[in-house]
Amino acid sequence: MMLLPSLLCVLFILTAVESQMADSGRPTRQNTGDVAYRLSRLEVILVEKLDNIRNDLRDFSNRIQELELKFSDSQAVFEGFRGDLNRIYQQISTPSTQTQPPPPREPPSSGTSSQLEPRVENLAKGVQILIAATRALTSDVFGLKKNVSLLLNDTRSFLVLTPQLVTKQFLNNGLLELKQRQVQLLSENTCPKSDTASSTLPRNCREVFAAGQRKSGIYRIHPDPSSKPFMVVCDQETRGGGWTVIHNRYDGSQDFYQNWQEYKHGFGNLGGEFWLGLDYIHQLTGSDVSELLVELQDLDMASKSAYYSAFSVGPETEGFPLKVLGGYSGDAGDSLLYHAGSRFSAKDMDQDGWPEGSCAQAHGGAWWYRSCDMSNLNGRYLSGQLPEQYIYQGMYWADFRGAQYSLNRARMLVRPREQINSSLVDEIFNRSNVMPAFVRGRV
Ligand SMILES: [Ca+2]
Repeated sequence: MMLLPSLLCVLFILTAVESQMADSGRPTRQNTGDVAYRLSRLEVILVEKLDNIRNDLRDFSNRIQELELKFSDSQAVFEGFRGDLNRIYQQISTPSTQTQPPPPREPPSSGTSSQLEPRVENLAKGVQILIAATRALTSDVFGLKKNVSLLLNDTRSFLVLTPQLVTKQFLNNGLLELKQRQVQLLSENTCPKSDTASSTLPRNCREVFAAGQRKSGIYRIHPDPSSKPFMVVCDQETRGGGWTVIHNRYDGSQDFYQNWQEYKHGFGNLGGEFWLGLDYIHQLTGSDVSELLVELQDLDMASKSAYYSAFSVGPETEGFPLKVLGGYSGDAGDSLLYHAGSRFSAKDMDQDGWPEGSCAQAHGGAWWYRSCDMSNLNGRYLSGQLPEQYIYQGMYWADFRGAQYSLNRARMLVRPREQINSSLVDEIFNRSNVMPAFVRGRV
């Protein structure tokens, strides 16, 4: 049968694939793709073979039916001949004078018998031919039935093997196993210190810079091994590079009046305006002592900046507080100091120091509000000088253009400090003791 060579061919291909899986000491992505391609081809071939078998079975069945019809027709003809013969023999054996009056001027009955004999012989020959043809048909039907029976046996054994060979599950399991082996081998060969594969990623933009990536843009970093890597914008030009941008606004296209979950996870577009997210900011600044750079610009294109020698945002369990704020330098003014130590608040999460109201709701933003603010860089994107009723609501920095002025651009960047010395620790400690006690910025 044609099926057996096909099955052997399929089994040979599968054996070859398994052999490749077993022998390949270090499979690559190309190997995986190649095997996936070949398994898919195999599946197609097997499905085609199965279709062919079904078609062959259908053809055989039709031919058997045709032969059986012919056989039955032949039997009917044979029966007809036999009836004719019986009648003829009866006529021969019975005297015609006793049953029927002789026709006038007809020859005697012996003459009638001699005329019938050739017809009987012809009929007998016809019957012999029919019997031979019937025997041949019977033999054909028998052979066909035998073939169909063999074909059915092959098909049954094929169908038994099919679920193990060509199901999607089988292919997927094979691919999954290959991928797992690939990851395992990669980790064994490239990470001998049992680190995860992603630990080879830089932890922040300073490490991106150190690895030779001197172009500003979007990079994947992995600051916290217990969390997933994520994408950030690295500024590799400003003040020596290595900065991770955590906040960027310049045209008001992104609505910053968002709720707690958005501020926790981040929102906006890394290619445009965005807030990186408190979770990520905490990962970047929670363990490494980081510095903060705030860049501001007004509508007259005057640019100012505020640099803080230390900056750390605590975890969510503490309310994402502005936990550490180091010494200030710059020309924009120190409008963040008032917020040092405060927890973060959003319009649906009031953790500010104003018991009677919500600073986030009153000032249209989300910030380390106290009661309430001297800066509000997540406030509303309003242009320039504002009417009295909009005071504190814009994207403002009190020491640069005041609380009644909404700035044109604002950017916040963090970077791990290269060196931590005792003077920095003292500086942070001192500033935590001189936080202003006055309350301002309430509505
Ligand atoms: Ca409140």
